[in-house]
Amino acid sequence: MAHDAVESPDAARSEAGGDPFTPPAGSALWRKHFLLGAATASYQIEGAVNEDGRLPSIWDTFSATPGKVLHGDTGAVACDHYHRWESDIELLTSLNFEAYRLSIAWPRVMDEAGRPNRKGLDFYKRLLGKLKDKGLQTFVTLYHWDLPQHLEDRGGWLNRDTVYRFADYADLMSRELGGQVDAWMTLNEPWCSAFLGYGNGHHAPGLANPRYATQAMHHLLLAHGHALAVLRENDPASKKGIVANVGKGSANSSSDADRRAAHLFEVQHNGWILDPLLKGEYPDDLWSLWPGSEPLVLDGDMRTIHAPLDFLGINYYFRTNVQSDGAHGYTEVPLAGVERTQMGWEVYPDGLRDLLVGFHRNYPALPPIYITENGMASDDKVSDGRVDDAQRITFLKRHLAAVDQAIAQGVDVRGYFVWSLLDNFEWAFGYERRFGVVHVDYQTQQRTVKRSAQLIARFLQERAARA
Ligand code: IFM
Repeated sequence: MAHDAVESPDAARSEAGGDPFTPPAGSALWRKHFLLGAATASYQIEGAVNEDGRLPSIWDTFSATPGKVLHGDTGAVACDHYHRWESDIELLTSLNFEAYRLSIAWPRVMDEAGRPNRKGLDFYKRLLGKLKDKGLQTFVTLYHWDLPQHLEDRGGWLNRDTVYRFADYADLMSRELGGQVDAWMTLNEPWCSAFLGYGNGHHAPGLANPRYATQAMHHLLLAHGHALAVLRENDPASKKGIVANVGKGSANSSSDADRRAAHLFEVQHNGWILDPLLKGEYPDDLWSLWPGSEPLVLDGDMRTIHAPLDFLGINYYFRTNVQSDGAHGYTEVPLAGVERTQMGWEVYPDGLRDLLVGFHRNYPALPPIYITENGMASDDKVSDGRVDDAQRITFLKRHLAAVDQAIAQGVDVRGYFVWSLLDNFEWAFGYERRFGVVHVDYQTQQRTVKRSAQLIARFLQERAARA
């Protein structure tokens, strides 16, 4: 395993073309209490899908369905992290990260009757125990998309009963793992679970109907609210929050119609999740975008969803340029001549700053923020034992600068997690898209620290030395 994470500043500077990963003096990123970590998710790295009593998840089913995932890839082995977790944590700490964001696989820790699966639970106890021994802060997501298949068979997030099953799961996890977790996140990116899973079928379970998407979103947010109350009861010392992926929309022209299209884009991507959480109501414009798609909301639901958060996790990746579709919605118009990643996503760091500043202005109930994911995919290759991911280095640097600017404008951002620690299973895109700061050779499971991770490690070492 390539563990040569930290090297001399001079070598780093010359090999990175005079552009090392080092924030300017005066940056908030130098403050010791600004947390810098790396993130992963269970289905994307663990593998071992049939071991120690783990039940099938919707992603096992979806990825086994021909045509759903690029090249027919599945998470059956992934990064084999279930067996390699100890050396992966050694790797994480060798890179000087101060925090680790991981997710728990619900089908690994509970059986169909809701009883604990001890072997699955022990895996997470050992993992969290080692992270705490190493002095890392632990950020744990309960749901990063791997719903137990037996719940999907009963309607999944379209069935209100899943809300209560999720609260039971949160109850078990916080009773078993309380004390080992610094920060709980109920859900990762409910927009993806609801819209990609039930609205356009790009993700598991692969259903495509806007009416399903709005009902699934309502149940996801309600599940979050119920779980939050349970977590508060069982593990009062920890922080509790939720993670939203947010998108920046830009108008293709200055016409009123295109500006409205950009507004609707942000309503659909951001307001749909943040308004209920932070204002206790869905944005009205959502129903002009999807007429007749209002979910069934029962008395008290919005109050449960609107419960105060200790923090909000924000995941940001790119900007989308849109124009009016001539009816009640918007349509994407890809901009020519802009920098893009392997995903085809536009690199647009200012979008992160502008969204953060906008949320700060528009939501009086906005809690402190952690950037729980930011990063990019590139077609990284190992050459002579090294991976020079030059675009990622400047990507991360520019996005951290955008966070810094938001902090300077008054936004309370407490930390930043790079997505991802390891190259991993990128959902419908399988293993082709590499988001890691550590390269994974899926034939041999060899890990190779990329240049970006070496530079992050060097900065973190320097920061710790100055503290
Ligand atoms: O890999 C995903 C992650 O699981 C959720 N947020 C976006 C990442 C990149 O697509």
